Amino acid sequence: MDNVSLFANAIVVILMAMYVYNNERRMGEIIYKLDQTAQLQQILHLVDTKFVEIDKKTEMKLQEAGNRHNLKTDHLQKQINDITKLTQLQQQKLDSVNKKMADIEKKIEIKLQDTENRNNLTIFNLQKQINENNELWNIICEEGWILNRKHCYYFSQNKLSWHAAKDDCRRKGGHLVKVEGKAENDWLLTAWKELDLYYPWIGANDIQKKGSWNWESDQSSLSYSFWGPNEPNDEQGIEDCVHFWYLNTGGWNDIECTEPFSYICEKP
Ligand SMILES: [Ca+2]
Ligand SMILES: [Ca+2]
Repeated sequence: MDNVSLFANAIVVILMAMYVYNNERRMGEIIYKLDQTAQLQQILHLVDTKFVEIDKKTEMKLQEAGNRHNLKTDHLQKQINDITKLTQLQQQKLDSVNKKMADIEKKIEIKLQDTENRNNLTIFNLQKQINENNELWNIICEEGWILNRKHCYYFSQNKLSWHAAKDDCRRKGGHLVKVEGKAENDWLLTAWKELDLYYPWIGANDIQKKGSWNWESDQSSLSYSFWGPNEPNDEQGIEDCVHFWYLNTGGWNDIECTEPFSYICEKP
């Protein structure tokens, strides 16, 4: 071989070597890339698997949450139902109470109406009685006499002995007052104080028999008495006639019949 051929062969060998080298380098790159792709695919697969797991877990969690929510909703619904039932019961009770209140109000109204009617009737009856009394006054009680409970009374400011007072009452068509009960006594006390009488005589006496107290009008014994403290005491054995004496209490006293006092006549 000549030098040229040798050189040409050398070039060819170099070029072939370069080609081979290049091809090997590219193959290496490809293999590397393939390797990387495989790794990426593995990662992708892993990621997919994770996603699926996450999906599954999420679904389970959602299911659990849903179940819990349903449970809670059921519980709440039950509570709402209970409260509704309770409210209905309370409403029924309230209705019942309201009805009872209305009944009571109605009854009170009727009672009030009844009381008012009764009061009106009482007022009417009182007015009627007053009118009747006034009629009696006009018919029975003469001028100077005062009507009380169908009796006429004469209050004398004159001061006379018990006997003179009794005689004056007789002349006027009456008698010394016969006090037959508390109501009459109370009324006489009021009149005594208002008319400023002087310890007025009343009809009681024990002139006929010591200690046997009678009314001079009909000789009847005392069915009612209003003796003052420690009376009658028949002091010195000469007290046979009775008069209003104790100012504070208005009690009766026996005293000597000749004392000059005011007197109260009554008729009939
Ligand atoms: Ca009387
Ligand atoms: Ca006395």
